[in-house]
Amino acid sequence: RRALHLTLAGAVAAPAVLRVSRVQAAEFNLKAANNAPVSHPLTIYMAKAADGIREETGGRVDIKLFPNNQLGGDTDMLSQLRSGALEFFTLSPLILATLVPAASISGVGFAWTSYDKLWPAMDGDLGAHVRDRIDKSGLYAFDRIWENGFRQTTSSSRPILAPDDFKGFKIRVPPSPMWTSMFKAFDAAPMTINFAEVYSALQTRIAEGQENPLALIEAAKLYEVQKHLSKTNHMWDGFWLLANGKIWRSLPQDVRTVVGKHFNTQAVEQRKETLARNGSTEKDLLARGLTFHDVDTKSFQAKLQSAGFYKEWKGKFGDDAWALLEKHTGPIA
Ligand code: X2X
Repeated sequence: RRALHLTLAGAVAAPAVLRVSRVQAAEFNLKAANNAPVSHPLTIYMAKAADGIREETGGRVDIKLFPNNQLGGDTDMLSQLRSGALEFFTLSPLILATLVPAASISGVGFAWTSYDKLWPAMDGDLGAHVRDRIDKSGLYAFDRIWENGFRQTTSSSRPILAPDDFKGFKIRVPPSPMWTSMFKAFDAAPMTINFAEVYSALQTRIAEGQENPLALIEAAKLYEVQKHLSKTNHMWDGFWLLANGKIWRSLPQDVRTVVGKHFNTQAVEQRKETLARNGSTEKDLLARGLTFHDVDTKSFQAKLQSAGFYKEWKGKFGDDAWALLEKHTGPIA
């Protein structure tokens, strides 16, 4: 325990006085980081979990939250997590796939038709399969994945109304093989950019468009630099809450139990809140000037199919993992 303190205190560039008072106040000073704005449900519910943990441990465990890419972009934060400079971090399964390839299986395009299929799969055997692979990579994933949402496509130039509109479309995608593969299959021109730089990439028109769930489009104010929103609903995305495996295992069992309980409970609350907000978020985005477009999502899925997207990814994940996915989704393609 003492060794952990020293490591953490050394990693934080705080004035000596602050450091001393913090160490006295809590036995375990830990950091949690994310890429979501302060007003996003991910940040709000992570903060609730940290509050609950502080309270239930009588101040013994203090988790300080660093939202909104304060510690760097996703790629940086993942490195910090792996080195132990950061203890907790939420990350999209598809970005995590740069380290744990199996993780991106939950993001296969048009795989999920309802949350009634999705949550039992992610809380059940499909999630367990992925969490096992995460474990082998030296990280630890908490049981309950957090919600990002179904992703929609925005643009500052032409609206995306049919698959052909993606031809040559300069779209920002997160750093992940599956995202690049998917938008290449749509014949778009995907460019990999961490979320931390998305607003400015859109503002300067380096990218014409991007894709994200409504909650993030609103919280990150992307409506200020985008005109159109097409309801492509092309994939579901979440956030695995990850811990550095070594640090996690070094914590006493009673601490791990309390931390796990609050994080998992608040994850489930955060899913409910994000879904409940969807209607008002859409109204807000309309009021902010985004033009909404309904599209025939089947035609987009057919494009992925004819481009060989499903064949490629089924091959990468393997027949067993694919069967596990389709057990929940039904036949995908
Ligand atoms: O980078 C994104 O677009 C975001 C915020 O949705 C993810 O974390 C994948």
